[in-house]
Amino acid sequence: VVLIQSYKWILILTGLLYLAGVRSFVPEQEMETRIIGGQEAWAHSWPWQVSLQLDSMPACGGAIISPLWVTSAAHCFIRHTKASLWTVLAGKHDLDNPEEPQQQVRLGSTVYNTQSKESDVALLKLEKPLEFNHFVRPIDIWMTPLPLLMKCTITGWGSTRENGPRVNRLQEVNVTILPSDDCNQYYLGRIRPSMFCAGKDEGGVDACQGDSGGPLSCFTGTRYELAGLVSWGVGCGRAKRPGVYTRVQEHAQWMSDTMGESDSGCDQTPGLAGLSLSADGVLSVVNVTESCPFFWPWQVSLQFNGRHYCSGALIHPHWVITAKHCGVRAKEDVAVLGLHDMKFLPVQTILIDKVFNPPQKAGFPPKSDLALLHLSVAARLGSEVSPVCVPEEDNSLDDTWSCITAGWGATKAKDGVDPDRLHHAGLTLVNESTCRHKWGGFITDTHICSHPAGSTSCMGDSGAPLFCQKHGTYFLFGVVTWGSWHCDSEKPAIFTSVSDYQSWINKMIIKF
Ligand code: 4AZ
Repeated sequence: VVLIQSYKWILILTGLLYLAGVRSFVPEQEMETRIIGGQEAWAHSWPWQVSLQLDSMPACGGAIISPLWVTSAAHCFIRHTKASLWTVLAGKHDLDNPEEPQQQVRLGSTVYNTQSKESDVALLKLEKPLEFNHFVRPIDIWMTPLPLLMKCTITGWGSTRENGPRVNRLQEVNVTILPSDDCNQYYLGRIRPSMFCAGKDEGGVDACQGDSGGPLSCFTGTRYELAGLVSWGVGCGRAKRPGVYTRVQEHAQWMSDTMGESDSGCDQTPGLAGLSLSADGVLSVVNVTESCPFFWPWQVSLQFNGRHYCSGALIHPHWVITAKHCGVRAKEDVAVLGLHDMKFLPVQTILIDKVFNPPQKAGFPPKSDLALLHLSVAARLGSEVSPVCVPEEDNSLDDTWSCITAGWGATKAKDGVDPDRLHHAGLTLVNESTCRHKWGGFITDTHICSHPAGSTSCMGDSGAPLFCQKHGTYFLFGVVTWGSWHCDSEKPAIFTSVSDYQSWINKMIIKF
């Protein structure tokens, strides 16, 4: 019992160390009323606050959001984009004391900067994780609308008066979130939705030079959350010139995508494929990258005797779509689901027991290069195996959609992609008239044309799906069909348009 009790306490105590947004206090204080309307903070009472230093000089503030990540203002990094030039000091109070026992020092490993004037937020990945304790602790992002006139706190080692020197000990000051309409009058319409103002109309409380990138922390009732980052303003503490802050919430998606992609070493959203011709005349595909494992849970490998020969897409627990030209044989070939790397065991392997082709006239090239494969047992669905939607017949694919193709096999990728691991690329679409012009009368309205890089001869996989999203849900719009034999940069890739067969597909699913 004693053991269990103490184990419980250990759990509770370690839990406390990881609490995001919870301040801690070390008694023993000396108060000074300075900074622009503020005061010296209790030492270590803002444990997510960091000092970002460039060549050992304090340059900006920042906030810890996870053991490996600090967020700050993008403008801090504009002239110094190299991460290794930056040092992050966490657990600091007095910057003049180089050996505070609570401090943790980390080098930057990568800077991720937003690419626009309108968003002043950056992420700095650290070389080594921080260890969380009472003095070094993260803060979560404020995700609900910010209540107007709410009082929050800004902290930093910046100047205590306009053009004044920086301070050694961390300062804090309470500021009020101001209505953007009022602030836009002060700043002549320069306050974008990704920013907000805080301070006082009459001035006197503000951030200043050196505070940039530091946190504006708001209390939720139980803990603090990160609502803003010190961004800009005219002067410091002036009347009708409040401080302007980055609205962190607006960038939460970008932050979570960036951290996710960086931490997993794979791309969640691939770049657009292109073709490049080297000086010695070798054509290669650019921007083909390894998919994140199981990120496209409908991707199927069609195999015979343990060998992959075509890709397909799961559209229903019992059904897979692929190209007719893959020549799938019922009762011999299998559908392999939940596969990333061919060298490892897949999640499920299911025998294909029936193969159907849409009714069509004979001829070459085949007019409806599509096959529906029936699985002998239903796939067990989960996060690694899950079907893709089939678009409605009247769903037309235009520029508002973003499309991706994925597959295995040897690509003509420039930087080399392991053929055993699922890879992917974004594909731009080519309109029907341009496609007809390049290919001639073969092209009908049951085809979709994309950038030439999408051809099997460039990407390496036959039957590969073309799936597209515009509001976050992916639809299977195409299955790669015939195309150029030698990765020809002039010839768009051609896909069978799945939506044109939607009613036939539905009929088959109901019938069998
Ligand atoms: C700066 O130069 C700066 N009063 C930061 C904040 C404010 C002004 C200037 C807001 O880093």
